[in-house]
Amino acid sequence: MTNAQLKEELVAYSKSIGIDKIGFASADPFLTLKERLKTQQQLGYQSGFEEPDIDKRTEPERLLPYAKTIISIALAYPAKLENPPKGVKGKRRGIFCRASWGEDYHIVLNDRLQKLEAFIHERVPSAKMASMVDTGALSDRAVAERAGIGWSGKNCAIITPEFGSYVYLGDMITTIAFEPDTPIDDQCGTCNKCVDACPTGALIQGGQLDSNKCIAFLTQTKEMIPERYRKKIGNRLYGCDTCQVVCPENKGKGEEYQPEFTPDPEKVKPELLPLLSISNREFKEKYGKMAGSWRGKKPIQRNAVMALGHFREKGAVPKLQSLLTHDPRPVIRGSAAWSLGEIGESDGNHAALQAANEQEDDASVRGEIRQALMKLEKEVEHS
Ligand code: B12
Repeated sequence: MTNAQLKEELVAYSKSIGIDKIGFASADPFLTLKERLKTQQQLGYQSGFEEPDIDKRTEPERLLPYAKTIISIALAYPAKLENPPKGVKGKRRGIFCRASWGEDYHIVLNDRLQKLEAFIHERVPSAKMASMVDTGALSDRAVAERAGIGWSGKNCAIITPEFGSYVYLGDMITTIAFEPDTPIDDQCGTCNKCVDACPTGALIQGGQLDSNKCIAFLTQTKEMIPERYRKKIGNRLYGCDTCQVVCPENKGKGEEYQPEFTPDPEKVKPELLPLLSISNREFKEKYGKMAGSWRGKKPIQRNAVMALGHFREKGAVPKLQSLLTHDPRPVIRGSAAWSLGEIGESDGNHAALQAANEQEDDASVRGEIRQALMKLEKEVEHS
């Protein structure tokens, strides 16, 4: 069997196992990307979640000796939540981004790649392969761009003509030399909607992101969220979709997708208050299989605490006061102080914050409490 025949068979097989797009790219070094990554590093724009070794990221042969081709796969995910539960006063809800809907995409894409590997292995037993999804060293987007899956959008996403940017990406490096596919021309043109819509100005310009400002990144950190971003995060519990939602290329997309990514509305738009009392075990049971739980319970709870402040949810005051006084995690106490300040004087908030200030050992939490007290005092002055 020739490599061209094998490629044809692989493409057909990929469709039969639920791969929405497949593309082939040479495994040559990614020289433009290398410069880009260095610039991003120098500017301090990286998130810290990337593989730090830039040579490894851009020279596929370092990951698989004699690498010839990288196969890129894309699986579509949904954009619309059917019958979303409504958040109402007393029962406010948070939201997980679309990339966390349904089953964890790492598991789903790795499973597809394993099937492709087995398919190749049966036909070419001597072939070597190395597959990865998200957590591998390669830039999944740079591979997808070279393999003709989509173009590199101003919102930093790979945008496919068929599914918009609502696709997950995975790669397989192989020692087989397949004919490469042709990249797709950039279609963003003069459109700048994503850059203009980013709530925090994280898209510095089309195709360049400062991760430290990106809400998707901020929701995944474990410390206090810098003050200037807190209101902008709103009720997001994990990730952010704004730069994708405003993209004209995504209009009407996200209706065709792999069934594993079908969201459970109660999980992706959960009530906030119950999240604050959830045990580790319950958290693992309910959210453990979602991509958005990879950083554990604390960031989600911190974001839920802030979301209640964002909604000025008076019904949450007793719980927030209790967290402020009793939670062992400074980030939760500090976030609770901020939320109580946002909610304003209610149920003895001022007194609770003053009492907490007296017993608080952590200097940064005391700083948050003082800020909240000042906010409440200003409110009283103006009323
Ligand atoms: Co993320 N994330 N992420 N992510 N993330 C990945 C990029 C990936 C590929 C995971 C996956 O599916 N396997 C998907 C993207 C799928 C797609 O593109 N269709 C993904 C997703 C889904 C998201 C979110 C949508 C999730 C969400 O919250 N809803 C957001 C989107 C935020 C955004 O980028 N607008 C999100 C957020 C993040 C944070 C936490 C913020 C960070 C940083 C994101 C970023 O760099 N833009 C993040 C990371 C670190 C990654 C990860 C692990 C590495 C990305 C990386 O290396 N970035 C990848 C998985 C992986 O690749 N291993 C997932 C560095 C930049 C510099 O390179 O984007 O990979 P790059 O490559 C492009 C640029 O280098 C550009 O072209 C490359 C191809 O597009 N480029 C340019 C190269 N040279 C030059 C030169 C010029 C002049 C220009 C303009 C551009």
